[in-house]
Amino acid sequence: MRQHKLALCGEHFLEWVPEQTQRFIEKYKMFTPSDRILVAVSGGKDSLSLWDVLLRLGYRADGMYIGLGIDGGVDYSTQSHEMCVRFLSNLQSPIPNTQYPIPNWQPTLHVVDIAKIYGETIPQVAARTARGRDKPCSVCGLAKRHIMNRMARDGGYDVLATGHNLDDEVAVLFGNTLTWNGSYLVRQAPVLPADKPGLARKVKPFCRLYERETAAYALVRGIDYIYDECPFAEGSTSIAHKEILNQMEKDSPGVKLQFYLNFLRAREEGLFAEQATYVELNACEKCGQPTSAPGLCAFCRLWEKRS
Ligand code: Q46
Ligand code: ZN
Repeated sequence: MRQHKLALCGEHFLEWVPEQTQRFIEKYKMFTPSDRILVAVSGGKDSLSLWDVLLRLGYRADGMYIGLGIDGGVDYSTQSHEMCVRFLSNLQSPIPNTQYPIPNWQPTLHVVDIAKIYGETIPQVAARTARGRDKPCSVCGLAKRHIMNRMARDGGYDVLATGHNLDDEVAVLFGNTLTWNGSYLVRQAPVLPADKPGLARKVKPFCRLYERETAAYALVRGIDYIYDECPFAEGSTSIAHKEILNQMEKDSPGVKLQFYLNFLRAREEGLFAEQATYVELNACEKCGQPTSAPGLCAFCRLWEKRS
């Protein structure tokens, strides 16, 4: 890890990742051992590694998988669900030579299959709506945010954790900086508080770990994950930004971490505070989640249009 001027063997790396994660959890006051945590798992390396690390650290963390109904020629959704199920069934295998115990309880994997519940897959909804006509990502993001929030609140969880890593965070930051999108910048943080009625608290415990590090953790730990990206991710701006940032990181190790940490500091000092706009929110007439629009929220309107 050139950015830390640190080289570790597999055994010590498996201890270093949970130690670092615990440090970030405390530093950003994400949650405490008495909180119930819901981890959004996609079957990828980041979210499964995060779930694993939180369990090894002794947190009460359940998982939630959202079946989007994406095939893309690789049976993407089926495969990714399978990885989450496999993770749970392999959970009881101990890590040799580490201080972290095996959880003495069996966590739950909640599965929300969008097609079964709402009658259509994400690509099907996207195809018939203006929001998703070109690409399903906007519809998909909206649906995931809505369902994650609902599951966290209905299940009585204190906090919703996602596996975003440093590379994800820096790519978003880079994009928002190129456009100086102040209202987005002010809302990018390791913790998003539940500051509106109906919103769950959201945290990103891996936000300071490089993608290489989360991938290495999954490999060394023997976690099977889906290697394929979602087929719709191809050609996305964030992937293009990641490539540019990786080139910069190659030339100056640590540049990504510095960019992110200096941003967090500036944000903390109120640099973007003036950009915070107050939006009056109402409860959606159908689902009760907060929405800026009168009547139905954007998620409920997606399915209303079907008829
Ligand atoms: S899952 Fe959904 Fe992503 Fe696939 S359809 Fe786009 S938003 S790329 S994180
Ligand atoms: Zn609604």
